[in-house]
Amino acid sequence: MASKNSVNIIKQNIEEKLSRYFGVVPADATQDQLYKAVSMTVVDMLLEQKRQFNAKMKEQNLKRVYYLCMEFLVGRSLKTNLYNLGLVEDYRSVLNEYNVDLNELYEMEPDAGLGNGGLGRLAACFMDSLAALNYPAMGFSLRYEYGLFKQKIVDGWQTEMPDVWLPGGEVWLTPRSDRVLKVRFGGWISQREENGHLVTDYHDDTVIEAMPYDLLISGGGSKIVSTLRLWKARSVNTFDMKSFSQGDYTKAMEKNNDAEVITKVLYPSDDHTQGKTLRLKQQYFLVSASIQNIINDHLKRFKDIRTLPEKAAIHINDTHPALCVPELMRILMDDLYLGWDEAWDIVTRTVAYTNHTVMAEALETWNEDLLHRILPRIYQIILEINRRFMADVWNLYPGQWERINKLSLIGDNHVRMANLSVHASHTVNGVSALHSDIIKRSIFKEFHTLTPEKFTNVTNGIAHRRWLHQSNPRLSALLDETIGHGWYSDASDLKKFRVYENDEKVLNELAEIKYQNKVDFANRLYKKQGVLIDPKTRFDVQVKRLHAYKRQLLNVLKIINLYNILVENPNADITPQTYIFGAKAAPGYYHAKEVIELINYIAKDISMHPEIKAKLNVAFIEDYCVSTAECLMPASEISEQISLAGKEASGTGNMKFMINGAVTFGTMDGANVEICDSVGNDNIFIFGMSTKEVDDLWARGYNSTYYYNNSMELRKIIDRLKKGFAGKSFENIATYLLTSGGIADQYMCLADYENYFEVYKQMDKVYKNKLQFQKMSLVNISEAGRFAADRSIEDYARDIWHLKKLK
Ligand code: 26Q
Repeated sequence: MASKNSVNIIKQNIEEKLSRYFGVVPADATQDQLYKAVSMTVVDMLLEQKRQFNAKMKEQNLKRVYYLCMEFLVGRSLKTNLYNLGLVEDYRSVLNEYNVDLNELYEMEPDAGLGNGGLGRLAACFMDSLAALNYPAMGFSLRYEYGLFKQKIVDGWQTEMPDVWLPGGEVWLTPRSDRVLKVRFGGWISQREENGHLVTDYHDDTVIEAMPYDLLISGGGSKIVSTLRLWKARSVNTFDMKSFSQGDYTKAMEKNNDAEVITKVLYPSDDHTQGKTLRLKQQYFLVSASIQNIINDHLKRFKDIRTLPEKAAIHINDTHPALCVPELMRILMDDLYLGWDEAWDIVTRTVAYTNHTVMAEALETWNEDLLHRILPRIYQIILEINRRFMADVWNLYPGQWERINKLSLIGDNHVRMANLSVHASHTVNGVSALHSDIIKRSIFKEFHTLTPEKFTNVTNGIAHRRWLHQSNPRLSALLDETIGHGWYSDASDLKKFRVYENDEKVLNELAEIKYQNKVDFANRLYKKQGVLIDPKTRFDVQVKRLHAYKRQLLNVLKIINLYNILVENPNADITPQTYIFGAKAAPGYYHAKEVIELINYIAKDISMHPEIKAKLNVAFIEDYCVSTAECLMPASEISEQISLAGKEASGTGNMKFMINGAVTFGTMDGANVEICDSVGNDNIFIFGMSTKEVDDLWARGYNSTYYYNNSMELRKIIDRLKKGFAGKSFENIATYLLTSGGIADQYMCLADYENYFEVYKQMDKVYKNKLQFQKMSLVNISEAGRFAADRSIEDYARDIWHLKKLK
């Protein structure tokens, strides 16, 4: 219920913003102006909370975690903040007075798409939980002018458009011109001794300013806000006066542009690294500004740099910010005059690292010449870190070259960022039980032998207040009615819902909620894309980045089989079902774009055949993003998590589906393993090879044609690919699936196909029994508490960061 007092204050505040910034009264304001004015009033509240937070921090002197990440996929802020502040109804009633619908204002906000996918969204979920749980935290990233590209499908093909998010997103950013820092690039260094210290002099280097913008993140039910500080690059001298006075305006602005390009755009790739100079500059820019910021704060609060490890936990989220290790060494030695050993001791007690991938092509390395050229002092420090490490390792394992080489931070003229991260960190974790196990046996085997105590697991989690409470109000209301509201702050309370697993009334209510959510999603899809889907059909969903290892193609093979069956016999007994895909491909990843094209052509083909469409439909969501996910998760029934076992580090979409009652159809990969463990075999559909079977098959040699030759069904599917859809042949993809050498399908779709379709038939049978399927759905919701980001954060806080909560 809206309180009268609060409503009046809110009204006053909004009107004041409208008048001050836009010179209008509510009746004359555009929706955009209203959205901005409303957002500004919310930012004011967050700033006030932040002031209180700072005061408490001062009083309690607690340790703080600094989360360094190249990506934070925050999505929208207005709705989340209103929910977290408990002010939704108050704002709704104020806006009603202006005849404006709050939901429409939500839609005015662009998504802050400052991330590619899982890694970036995880960082955002963690900021939510840190605030909600009262842990002192700060995130650091870049203020990309353009986030992840907007995807447009043109005749089936993905095209990329710039994501211009700032005009609507900037209201959430508070500029902090009082905290500007400087970052150096390039040039060359010379060194000398002065009063017993090594002094490094820089020559011909370029200095770039790092201007911070703070995005405040509230936590549901707490008075704490976490700050996400985003750095923008800008030139120290706005322009070159000499060129300007000579009339050469382009030249006058050149420096400016060179500097600003660093934070212009997010790299749209999450699967392979290309060693681009600009990416290296981005990484160092983030790291240098953030570490300077952390040290300045620490010295201001505690005066003594030696207490850094007790007061600051620095987290390297994947290797992208790993240069914080040499950067911290640089500042401790060059600016604060510590000796090497003391500096290294501080670094290694402060820094921890999370690995998010085992795929070779995604493990970052930087060419030594490039590092030397762009960051001469940093490169020199890395060499020295490695020299000392190699000396120690040689003493331990004299003559064991192979093992020593595996541990080395440098190989083939490249610095291996993962090795640097492990060596410098006190703790290293993977993101699911299976993944944490795999890294110990594979990429970090030698490190694990050397320092087994370093390695641990923290399974990922999702912000359940965003992904359940805020995204699925119908289900939230049912939960409140049945088990009370405790789950809001303690997700493990969801377990209480399990007592209703045989309660027909509740199961029917669940089914009705799902149906209504499907209607909402279908309407949204129609409004955005003009695509019609039928909410009475089963919604079977695969949304995630497009990558061969995630095997969207395997799903497509199954769909083609159903298509073939229906072409042969339109009366075949097939449950009416809609396959929903959402996926962005890295712009240079041709194969992934072909798969997107294939899905779109199948959708087009089916739309031309009403007799097929009645039972089998395919929809491709254009520009899948956080806001779309918030609407889709509550509407999904089957969650496709079908990566080749051993390849998906965790997955987090799987958790968002689960908590909204979708049932997982997946392989024993990533966090699926733990989901299976939580819900039990009866409440999940598992298929495919285990990691061990995958390794064995790969070692024996994967012979794709074997499967083709031995299955009539597969032959028909592949032949259909060649024949094509809606008049377009997909020969390339057929070749990809069938070739055993060269461009072979390393992810062995054909090997898992037969079992995939078998389990599909089991799933279909269960689905036909409405109560049985709803029961599975209920169990999934009840067991999802384990996958709340709150649980992940408690794990990190206890086992890795050693944090205490603010009182
Ligand atoms: C690296 C260098 C140059 C350019 C880009 C990149 C880059 C950018 C993003 C490399 C990787 C990423 C993102 C990786 C990612 O999202 N990984 C996912 O992380 C999730 C959270 O832990 C897991 O759930 C997923 O399994 C994992 O794939």
